[in-house]
Amino acid sequence: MTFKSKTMRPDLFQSPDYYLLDELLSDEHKMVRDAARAWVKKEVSPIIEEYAQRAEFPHQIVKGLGEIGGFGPYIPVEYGGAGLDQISYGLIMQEIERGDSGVRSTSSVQSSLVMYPIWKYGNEEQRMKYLPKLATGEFIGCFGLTEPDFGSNPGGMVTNFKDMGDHYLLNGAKMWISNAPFADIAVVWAKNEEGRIHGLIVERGMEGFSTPETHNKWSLRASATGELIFDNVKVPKENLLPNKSGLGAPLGCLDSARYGIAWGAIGAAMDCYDTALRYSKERIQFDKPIGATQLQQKKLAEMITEITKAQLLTWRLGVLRNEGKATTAQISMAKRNNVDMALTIARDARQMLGGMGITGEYSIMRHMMNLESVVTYEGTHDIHLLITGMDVTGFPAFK
Ligand code: TGC
Ligand code: FAD
Repeated sequence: MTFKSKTMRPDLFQSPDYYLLDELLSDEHKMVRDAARAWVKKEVSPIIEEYAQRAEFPHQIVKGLGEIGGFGPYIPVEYGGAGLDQISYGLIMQEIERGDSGVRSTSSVQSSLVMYPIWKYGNEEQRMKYLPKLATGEFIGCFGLTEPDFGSNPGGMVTNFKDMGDHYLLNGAKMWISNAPFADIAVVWAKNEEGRIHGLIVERGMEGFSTPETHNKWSLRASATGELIFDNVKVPKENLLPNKSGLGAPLGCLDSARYGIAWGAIGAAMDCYDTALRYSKERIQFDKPIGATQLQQKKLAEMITEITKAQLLTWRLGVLRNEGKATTAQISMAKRNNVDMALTIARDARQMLGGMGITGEYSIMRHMMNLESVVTYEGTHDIHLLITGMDVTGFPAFK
């Protein structure tokens, strides 16, 4: 069943570009960005509030997400991906998250946490078997790294597999897994008998594998989150990703996903800013628009300044990634800065709308609540600070 929002206003979004950053983009970048923007306006904005209120994932958008390059934008076309560069990938994430962080989550997980490891660490048979179906959305994937007792410290994981001769026997549990409740496949990180971390592709339907949904979330309500439970699951040996092992393998996927989130957060921030700006020109108090008051102008001026700084940071990071030069620490800085920036803007924008800001008539409160997950997943705000701290001092302060 498809719900249409009965409450949310029409999507009047106009993208801020204060420093004429469009001039840094190629025609292809702009074409990809504009197609994603138009799709979000048509397919996401009219329905997303209703789905978020109901805490339901809108399955009907999956096909369209595939069509705009939302699944594996940078995966080569021979595997069904869009074969785009890193800036196009970032722009797609920005536009999707302008609609909703939960929809961007589905896209990020599929692209960078499922397709990326199969492409980079898998063999040719695995690539051909899974990537084309993931690119169209015929298959949905999820990524199991976090466990109940190992979140920021995934190296401590206890999920494990034993070599039984003709198959592996997988046991353990993962928690907080985006897309888990309906995923067709899961890329699962587990330790072998020597304690070495490997990636395994677990398919829905394997005996002993279940994916209970996590309910009562106040954040990312239009994205499904769940557990992955492995109770003596027999995983065929050909489902092990053969080309990389160790904690560096999942962390390599996170580099790609965190980069996309750095762009995505700008989308959420732009939507909040644009909404607050429009409202400030229309809302009259004390016989003048609230946008004509110094206090509200301060908020708007700071918002557009921070958005512009974040746009420049991510554009430069995209260039570095295209050149294969971006470091994990540079990606951490952008993820941390931009999500924090978006959360601050969402909170200020919500206040600018007064009472209307708490309703589903506007997107701001939904963005604000979503961003509370975004600031936590893919490495918390504090973990990213420690990554920067380690990078500049040389001292890891995690332990
Ligand atoms: P550490 O000793 O630093 O590193 C272990 C090994 O990994 C190597 N390495 C990397 N390799 C490739 N790419 C990277 N980015 C790498 N970072 C590190 C490193 O060289 C080392 O290799 P070796 O050969 O010496 O063993 O590891 P640590 O245990 O001290 O942990 C470091 C820390 C805390 C930074 C890391 O564990 C971390 O990032 N923690 C945060 C966990 C996290 O981000 N989890 C995300 C789960 S997925 C998710 O949230 C998806 S939400 C998606 C959505 O819905 O959009
Ligand atoms: P903890 O690690 O317990 O951290 C709690 C607090 O302690 C945080 O503030 C943290 O910054 C702080 N802290 C931890 N260590 C240190 C330290 N050394 N020094 C200082 N402070 C520290 N995971 C997946 O694998 N796949 C997914 O698809 C996925 N999707 C998610 C979707 C949602 C909606 C959410 C909320 C989470 C998702 N996660 C996923 C899990 C996410 O990555 C973890 O929640 C995150 O890594 C933090 O782990 P934790 O929740 O166990 O918090």
